[in-house]
Amino acid sequence: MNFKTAAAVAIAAMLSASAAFAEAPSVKAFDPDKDGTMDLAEAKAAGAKLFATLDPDKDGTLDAKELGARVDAAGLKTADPDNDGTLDAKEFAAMIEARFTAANPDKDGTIDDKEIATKEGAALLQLLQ
Ligand SMILES: [Ca+2]
Ligand SMILES: [Ca+2]
Ligand SMILES: [Ca+2]
Repeated sequence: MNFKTAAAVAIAAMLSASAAFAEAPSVKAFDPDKDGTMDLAEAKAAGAKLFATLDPDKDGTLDAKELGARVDAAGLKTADPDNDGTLDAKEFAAMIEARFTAANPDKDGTIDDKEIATKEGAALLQLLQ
């Protein structure tokens, strides 16, 4: 590969990366009943599925390492009332519910694409991905 080809490949990679980044946030991935919104049951179902994926040692808790970038230190502290440094399924579900509520200012029980595009929506999305 000569320099010109390498540069073209790099630019193409950058373009496709920025295209993916520019894609508007959507609840699509968390809307199995396809009504265009994510309700709390859908959010919690996604959370439960994720919990199982993130907990390969199946000890029933997620530590900071397993949570990764989804939860920062302050977030973990808030979501961990028993202060054992890990989140169990109940604490994880409560955190999802708290972020869901924060991202749903119109209190209609669902998160739509407009709500998921807010700062609070991003926090919920970050947790579920
Ligand atoms: Ca739905
Ligand atoms: Ca805990
Ligand atoms: Ca709403």
